[in-house]
Amino acid sequence: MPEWYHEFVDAAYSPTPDDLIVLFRLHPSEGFSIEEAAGRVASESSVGTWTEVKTMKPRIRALMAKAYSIRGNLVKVAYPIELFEPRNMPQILSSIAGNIFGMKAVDGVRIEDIRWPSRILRGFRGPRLGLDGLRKLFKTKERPLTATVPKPKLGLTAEEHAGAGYDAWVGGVDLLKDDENLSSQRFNAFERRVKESYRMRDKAEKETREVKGYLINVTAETNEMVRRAKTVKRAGGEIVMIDILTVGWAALQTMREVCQDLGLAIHAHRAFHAAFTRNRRHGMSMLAVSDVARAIGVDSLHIGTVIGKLDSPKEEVLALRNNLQQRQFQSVDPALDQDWGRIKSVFPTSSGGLHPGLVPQLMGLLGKDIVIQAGGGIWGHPDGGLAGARALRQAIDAVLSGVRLEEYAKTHSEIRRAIETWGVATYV
Ligand code: CAP
Ligand code: MG
Repeated sequence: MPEWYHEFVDAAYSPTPDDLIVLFRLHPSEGFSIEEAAGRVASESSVGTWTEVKTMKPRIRALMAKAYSIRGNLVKVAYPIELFEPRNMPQILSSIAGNIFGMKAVDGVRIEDIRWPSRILRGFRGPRLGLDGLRKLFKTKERPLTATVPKPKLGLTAEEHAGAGYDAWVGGVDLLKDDENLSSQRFNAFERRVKESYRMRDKAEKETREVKGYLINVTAETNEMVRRAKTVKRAGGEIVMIDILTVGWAALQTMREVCQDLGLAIHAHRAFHAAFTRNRRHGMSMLAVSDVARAIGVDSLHIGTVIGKLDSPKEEVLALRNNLQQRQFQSVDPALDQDWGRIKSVFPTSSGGLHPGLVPQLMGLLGKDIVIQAGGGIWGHPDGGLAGARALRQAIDAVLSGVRLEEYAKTHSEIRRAIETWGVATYV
């Protein structure tokens, strides 16, 4: 069989600043060496197929991707920029994250990270507000922002949902957030939720004299999402939430344009990510997902907690946080450096099984430039959501003033009752 995979491996190649680089973790199938696997991946994701073809031209050879670094199972592949259509994220991903995942020659293929040349990033907007813009909007510089999802996650009526929002807002929470699977169901129709929630939001703002936000989930078919974003704008909203992975990258790109015109920010929920990020041998890392989301332009994105209810290892969460916050992302294995240039930073959201007693440990791990989201950790408070919201803010205040939660609890009943219920974890 006329095979030419070895021509896609070139240890002497040194990438140009215009090359897009993908860091793969490859596990070859039995009978294949890592070089053979790397060559096949570089071939299939650029110009090749399973055999040599007679239609090949010298000018097309210039478009061949090159596996130029192989270290254990980690393989770096450089892609010439001409392979990609500017401003077309689905096309870029159909190339570098397309057929390769099913190749018989590899038992496992995982995209660990992507290095984006500035010429490609130039085609994407990046966040409209990002971390600094959201901080400005909510007039909070020094502490984490707080968010809460009313629970049960489905079933509350629009009135009950907005009422919960009101309790959370007056209790000190900044952001009411919809759950990922709440869109427009019979028990809680979107239009009705908009009407009730922004009415309560305005009331809470008046009473607290603080800026309050609502991460309302507009996730739907794309045209419907556009309609919903317009409805949010008319009602006085500033942010929409999108389940970025279930709607897909094309829809997110469309929504980023729509939100530019409407002047809305995007909160990105990552429901579905673990289907392909959790298996460390196959799929795509959350770090790579966060790259795509930042480039297209979400303003905040879930990163995990390390200590909460969902799988999120410490190294991964820290790398994600850094990649979203920093302009110059410094790689820690397995990752690639990234110069984000003019692309703004994203507010990382930490969520999933959090409660006030975990706040010291969480802030010890992730710092204060995060959004702390607690659903069950507020709505499960023995004295209700208002007390739960207060307890969350008290936990943050305690950490920022250097006081242990047990000490703070002596003079603050809401945090006392929270830690009686869920305990305290101390960061070591
Ligand atoms: C959290 C949450 C979020 C997860 C998503 C939930 O609720 O609303 O969707 O955090 O995961 O439905 O589980 P709780 P991640 O606060 O009650 O746990 O943030 O890892 O993307
Ligand atoms: Mg949720």
